[in-house]
Amino acid sequence: MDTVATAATATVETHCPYCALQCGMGLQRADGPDGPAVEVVPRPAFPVNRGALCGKGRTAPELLAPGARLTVPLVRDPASGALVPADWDTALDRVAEGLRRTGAVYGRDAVGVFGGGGLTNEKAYTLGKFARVVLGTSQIDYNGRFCMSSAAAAQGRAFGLDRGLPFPLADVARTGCVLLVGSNLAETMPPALRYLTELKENGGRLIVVDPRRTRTAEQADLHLAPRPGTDLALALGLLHLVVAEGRTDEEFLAARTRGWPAARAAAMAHWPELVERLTGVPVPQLREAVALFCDASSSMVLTARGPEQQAKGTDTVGAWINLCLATGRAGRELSGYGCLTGQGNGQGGREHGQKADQLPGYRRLDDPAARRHVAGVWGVDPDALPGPGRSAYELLDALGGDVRALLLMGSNPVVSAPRAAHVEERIRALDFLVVADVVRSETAELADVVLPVAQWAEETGTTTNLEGRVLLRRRALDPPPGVRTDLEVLGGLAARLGQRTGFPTDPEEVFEELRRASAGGPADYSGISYARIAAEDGVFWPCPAPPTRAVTGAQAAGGGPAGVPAHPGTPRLFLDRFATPDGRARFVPVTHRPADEETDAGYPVVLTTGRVLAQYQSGAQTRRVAALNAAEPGPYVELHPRLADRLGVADGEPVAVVSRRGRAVAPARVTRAIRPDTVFMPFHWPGAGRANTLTNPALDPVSGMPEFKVCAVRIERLDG
Ligand SMILES: Nc1nc2c(c(=O)[nH]1)N[C@H]1C(S)=C(S)[C@@H](COP(=O)(O)OP(=O)(O)OC[C@H]3O[C@@H](n4cnc5c(=O)[nH]c(N)nc54)[C@H](O)[C@@H]3O)O[C@H]1N2
Ligand SMILES: Nc1nc2c(c(=O)[nH]1)N[C@H]1C(S)=C(S)[C@@H](COP(=O)(O)OP(=O)(O)OC[C@H]3O[C@@H](n4cnc5c(=O)[nH]c(N)nc54)[C@H](O)[C@@H]3O)O[C@H]1N2
Ligand code: SF4
Ligand SMILES: [Mo]
Repeated sequence: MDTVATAATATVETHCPYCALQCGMGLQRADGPDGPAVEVVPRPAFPVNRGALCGKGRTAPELLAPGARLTVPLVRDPASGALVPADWDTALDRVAEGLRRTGAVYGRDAVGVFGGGGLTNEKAYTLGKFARVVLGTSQIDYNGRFCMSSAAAAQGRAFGLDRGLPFPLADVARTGCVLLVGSNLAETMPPALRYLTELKENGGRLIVVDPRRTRTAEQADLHLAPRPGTDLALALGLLHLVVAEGRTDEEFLAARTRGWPAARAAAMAHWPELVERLTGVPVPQLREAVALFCDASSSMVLTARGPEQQAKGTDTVGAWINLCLATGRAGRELSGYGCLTGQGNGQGGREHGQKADQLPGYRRLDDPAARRHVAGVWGVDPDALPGPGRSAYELLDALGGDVRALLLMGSNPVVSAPRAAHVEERIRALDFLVVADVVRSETAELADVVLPVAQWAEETGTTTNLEGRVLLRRRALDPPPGVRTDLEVLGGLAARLGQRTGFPTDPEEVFEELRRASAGGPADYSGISYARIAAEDGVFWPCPAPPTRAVTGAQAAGGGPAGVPAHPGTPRLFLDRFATPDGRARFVPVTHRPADEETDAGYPVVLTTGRVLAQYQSGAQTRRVAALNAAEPGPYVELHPRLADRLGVADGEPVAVVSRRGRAVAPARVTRAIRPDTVFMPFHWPGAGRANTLTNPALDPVSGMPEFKVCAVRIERLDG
């Protein structure tokens, strides 16, 4: 299956390099005068997107062209201070020497590793293993911490297991009511909008909670527009009304949950008028939401970054889960709580060991049995594995302090990290920075060594989409000369640092090892194989191998020894029991608290941040694609006409947005689609309009999530 397509061969079935929907697409060879190339064709049989793609997916091949990307390693020339081309041996020798020297002088924890949720399972697994086994450092984390970590923590607390959606996305179209909290699906996962349209065609209802009237909110039967950072109060207010109106499911509470009395008491302290005052959502709308949610025979709450990227994101998601549990809308067909993960491998990237506290298979690094199991697969002494390290922002904040060298793979924190000017300063304070990337990102620009790596269409590997469905991306063409894969980079470095075995560069070989490492863990992939994914449109984890130790050829396709059927995978979780020791879901009592930074006389406006359709994340990739960049060429500040009038700001006029962290300048976009007390900036650009110059790195105490969605700012006209 790992054959490279030639001009004559058929379509290669694969998946988009960008978001967590992981749309299926076909690639056909379209070689031209500039060399090998591919073009995207629809793949209607793939069930999640059924042939539909957004503009990012359709244009993804543009970045494969040698002219659009890095094709030669770069090393910093000590004389001129510039990044200059080098051959691979020189570059890798320089990296190995930089990492070794730092570890030898300052200790192993002085070497840090930062990964990404866009990396395939094979890469995330190998990166975690490289950090723990080769570098022996505890200092590894990744950008997924900035993404869905609060939802992951809350799901773990309540259900004993964290998988983005506990059901296939298609179930959304068949439930009775969807309460969509802080997701702008219409721009962030356009093909998924179809399920909301079908929901309404089937008679179901849609409630959207967003401080902005987004393209998604426009689809809703009811749009609640709370002040940013008040979702926790909103969810508690709805739960209060559920109790007051006698809409709890007592049978479900008694049979399938624990801890209701304390959660109920906490909700009762959030009466409707108080919640209206905290959130700005009128009481009649609260009542209408409860009626829509509870009158339906089944309902779902789905959250995305709006409620999650808050310094109380874990408790906030917990409150939405409590609403589901109290109304019996969890662990049942067509009902439940789900998180819409974000990055291409946002789900798998958080399961296989690039997270500070984690071992493959979603095992805990501080669990002695997990350490023994994984150390066994890796052939090392369990006591030699380091312990848990710092969360992403804490790690970035420590750069140039006790972490003096960093290996970065799959993130661009100069643009995407909170309080980015400070993070940039910390990165500059490093003794040694190495960045593996496909383009010369703003962070690569600061590196001592830049390694040019292969892209999605040039290498095979698995990703796990927002449904927990493990998918296979397939190689359709060779990378240009001079480019290596991330696995080859890690293998080459491991060898230079004394580990000649254990770091295979063939993705399928890595996956076979990952299967064994994950066996018996919460995210069990041991029954999944490349062949099986190809045959089944993906396999939902957990999918344990049939009960036998050795995986034989016959079993590679998922079957067990004669007579033992293969595990079918698990599209729907929790229908019989939750993943807690006693099988019951846990209520966590939560109460509202203010944002870390409230508005005041000096900073009277709330800033929230997020995404636009045509740009992806730090923009490192999409800013280099002509059509996308033309559609959304630069940063802006969205503000309500009333606020604009008060400030005397005209549409299109550049304004300064000032927070306690810094100042950003971008043109005003005046629109009635936002609350008058709130402004919005997309975060896709570096430079003067960088939204993250302003954001507050206050962290959620449980998940380590920074408060990207709320900080206090003032708006200034540039002419004073
Ligand atoms: N086009 C595009 N698509 C993407 C991405 C991209 O960069 N560009 N990135 C991918 C990734 S990694 C992710 S994580 C997902 C993110 O997908 P989403 O979560 O849909 O994206 P955001 O725009 O960050 O936030 C969603 C909404 O939250 C609202 N919001 C802001 N503050 C609050 C609040 O306090 N409460 C509530 N309830 N809502 C609030 C914003 O107005 C915004 O409309 O998108 C994925 N898809
Ligand atoms: N203000 C604000 N800031 C935010 C957010 C927000 O809503 N508001 N959202 C946060 C969220 S949810 C996220 S996920 C982060 C994302 O922000 P980042 O972590 O910066 O994510 P990307 O821009 O996708 O960066 C990925 C980098 O890796 C490169 N790359 C892509 N594929 C590969 C690969 O296979 N191998 C290697 N080696 N490199 C690769 C890309 O070219 C790019 O330079 O931003 C966070 N920052
Ligand atoms: S929705 Fe996401 S996965 Fe689908 S084409 Fe767009 S970016 Fe790619
Ligand atoms: Mo994300």
